[in-house]
Amino acid sequence: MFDNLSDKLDKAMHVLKGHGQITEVNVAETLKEVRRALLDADVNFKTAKEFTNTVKEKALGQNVLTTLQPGQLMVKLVKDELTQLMGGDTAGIDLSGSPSVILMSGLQGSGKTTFSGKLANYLKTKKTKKPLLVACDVYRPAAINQLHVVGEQIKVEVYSEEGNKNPVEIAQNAIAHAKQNGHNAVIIDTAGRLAIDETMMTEIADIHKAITPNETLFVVDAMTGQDAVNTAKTFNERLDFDGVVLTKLDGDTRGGAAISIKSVVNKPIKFIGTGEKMDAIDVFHPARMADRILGMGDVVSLVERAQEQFDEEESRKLQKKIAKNQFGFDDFIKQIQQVKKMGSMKDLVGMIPGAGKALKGVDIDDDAFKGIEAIIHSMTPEERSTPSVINGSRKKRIAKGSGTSVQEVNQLLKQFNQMSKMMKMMQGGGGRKMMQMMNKMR
Ligand SMILES: Nc1nc2c(ncn2[C@@H]2O[C@H](COP(=O)(O)OP(=O)(O)O)[C@@H](O)[C@H]2O)c(=O)[nH]1
Ligand SMILES: [Mg+2]
Repeated sequence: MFDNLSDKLDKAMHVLKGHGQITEVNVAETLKEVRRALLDADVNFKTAKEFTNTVKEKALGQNVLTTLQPGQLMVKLVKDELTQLMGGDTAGIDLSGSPSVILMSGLQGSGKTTFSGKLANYLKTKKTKKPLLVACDVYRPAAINQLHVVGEQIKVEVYSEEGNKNPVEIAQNAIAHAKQNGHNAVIIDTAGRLAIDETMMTEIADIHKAITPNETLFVVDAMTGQDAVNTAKTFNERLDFDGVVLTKLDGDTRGGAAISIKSVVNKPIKFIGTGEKMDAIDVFHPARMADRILGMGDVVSLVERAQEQFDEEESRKLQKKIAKNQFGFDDFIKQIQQVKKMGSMKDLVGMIPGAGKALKGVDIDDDAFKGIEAIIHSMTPEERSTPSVINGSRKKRIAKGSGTSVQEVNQLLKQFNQMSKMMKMMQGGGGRKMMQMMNKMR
């Protein structure tokens, strides 16, 4: 996500490295590069200009005696300003109302149907809501079908009316149906066109007027950059929507839409979509996104995801085993399964400070664990619980059984030993050593 922009901003900051203090000249030079990086990322021209002007004022206004190095100071100022630009605080979604009604709007292909499913899944699992999905894209039978497939996948009821071509009626009937059947959240998926057109705008405006939703979300493909911002403007003039959903941020996006949309439309980004699967949804946090853009990683999100999947009971058992030196491959594989539950590897790696940059271009696929799992499955119970018994002939047997090589088995044993050592260390020295290691990575 935003690799190019991160790279260029990083280079821009390097201009200040080695300088003892902030001066008109070195600030101007750095900010020229920052502005160029923003424009290359497809950030709106006016936004980029205002951005660098603000940072410049703040940089020159700083007390020279600050403890921060000029480079660090600039990173901080750029980070704070990026955060502000993207909306400052995290914007929540309004779930009041019984039921709370959420209307999707946006062009065809922007990801409305996919996001409707993701949001229903999110509300169901995270907010313990009972959502109802509503198919108001009445023009293409395939679209209604698509929503039903999504609904089945996440076990959420889908409301649709065969033969009814009036989306306003369908939406109203769906809300009545929700009230009767105890659904407390109604998500309305609508039709889009390939480009802004009057019929579509009238239709969505009519639905909006008829049902007065709690939330009207504008869904937009982040990969379309400036176009995304312009479309947002048009939709906002008609609908006065409440928030933006930026989809497809997993693609190699330049980042312009994420950075400029708030300042141009003055509506917050509320959610982001980072993949086609139903769990590829994240609440948008401006500060964390700024961190990611600056290659500082998003440790907070990483920790949150870990906590969501965290099983306290399991963890206590594990601690005991580590303390007693009984940590074996069965535990290892459990750990791998926990990590896998947290999301795609690429996503996770992107959240580690510095790792995004270090691993750029390296293909991280989600099958990375497959070989490891195969090897572990080829071990006997004894070998799993007491890896030290694995000698040369056993290695050969394991390699053969798992369709890998002895080198790969060796590699895994080595990793396993390192991991065991690290776990021991964390038990003894507490989190401090871990933090030191992480800081070295930055
Ligand atoms: N990579 C990726 N693809 C997405 C995302 N959201 C939607 N898509 C894909 O974009 C295409 C259009 O999505 P769809 O929900 O049908 O758009 P709609 O026409 O607005 O309803 C589909 O192929 C989706 O799988 C996302 O966050 N990341
Ligand atoms: Mg659709």
